[in-house]
Amino acid sequence: HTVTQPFSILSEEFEADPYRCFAPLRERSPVHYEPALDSYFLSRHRDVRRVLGDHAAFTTETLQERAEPVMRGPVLAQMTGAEHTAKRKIVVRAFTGQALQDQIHAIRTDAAELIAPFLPRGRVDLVKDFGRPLAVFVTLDILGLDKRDWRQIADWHSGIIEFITSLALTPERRRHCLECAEQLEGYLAPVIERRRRRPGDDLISRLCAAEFEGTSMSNRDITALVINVLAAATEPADKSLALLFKHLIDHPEQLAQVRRDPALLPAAIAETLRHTPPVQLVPRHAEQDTEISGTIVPKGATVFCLIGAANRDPDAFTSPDTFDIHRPDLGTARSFTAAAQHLAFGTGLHQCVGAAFARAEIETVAALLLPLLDQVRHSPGSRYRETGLYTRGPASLPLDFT
Ligand code: 2IO
Repeated sequence: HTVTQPFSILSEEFEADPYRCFAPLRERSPVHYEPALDSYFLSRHRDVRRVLGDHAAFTTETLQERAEPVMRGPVLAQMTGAEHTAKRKIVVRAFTGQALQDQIHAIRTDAAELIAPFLPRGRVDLVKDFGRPLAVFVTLDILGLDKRDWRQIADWHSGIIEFITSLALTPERRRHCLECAEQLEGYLAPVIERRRRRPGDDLISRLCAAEFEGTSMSNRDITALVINVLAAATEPADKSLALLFKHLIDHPEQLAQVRRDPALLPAAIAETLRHTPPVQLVPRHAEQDTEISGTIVPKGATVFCLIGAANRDPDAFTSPDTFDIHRPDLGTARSFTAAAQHLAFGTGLHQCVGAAFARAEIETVAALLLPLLDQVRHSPGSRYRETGLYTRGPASLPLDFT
């Protein structure tokens, strides 16, 4: 006779299509314990919202091990209190208001330049040829780094992201990731020194000029925030863009509506983030024993919020598995703010600082692409596939157009 394997987050079944596993998890095992990872996985919207909303009981201490080694210092999400407030404000300022308006121009220029060679061919891989380089270019613009170095920086960035988003790393991969981080740190050191002497209007210069409690930030603190911004602004961007196009292509009626009325784009982006959030896992550290949906999560435990599962909880959204840019419970305007019902940007103290920027970036690029890619469709013979448990999206999206 056969023995049914207990469900595992590390199974091939889950990696192939996590969305199929979410309903049984929410209903039967809303606080799923994964022995191999000694961690708890939350799938209910109510539970995820509660954990992310209670930053004292569920801290970001997990990032000390998961991020700090490759960030070369503390990231924003690790901070609390006055330091967090002050440094968050500096980063928010770099991604809103006039700074954001300037970035939108740079994004349009970068996007137009990157798509141009593919227009006569009628074919583009929206991730590999376009989204990936675009995401890196845009981030380098913001940081004021040299775009001629983009491939090198993108490779180091991949190693850093692999470290942050792996649920199990071999010692060899771990060494490789740390090597990438050290090299990027070495690349940034002389840049930071130059910006201290001769500031521009880029984010690195702003971080150099900023004072916290009467003193400027150390190279270590600046390096960590720069790598933090590089990772957070790059990694989810090409995924969000590709997922938006995938959903619209698979729902031709909604694609036609968005083409006709680009004012629908924010709703399409919000629904994409709800339906398929590019960041699927958000880790927290339990400060004390806490009961969640009938299970005691012990003090010291690592808790992972399953954002994709929370976003498809029928208690939060009706017909949650349906992609519908007109859904009455979407709340488009709220979707990019602290009042969002979906949890793609997290919630609470550490909610994404780049939410408004992310919306502007995807909206600008999609508004530019849609009229250029007429009759956009999946390239014949291509099989759509998503990868990744922590961040998730298609590694490739070959499209044909006319
Ligand atoms: C960079 C997963 C790319 C963040 C992270 C160590 C901290 C934080 C996130 C997102 C996206 C990354 N966590 N951004 O989930 O800054």
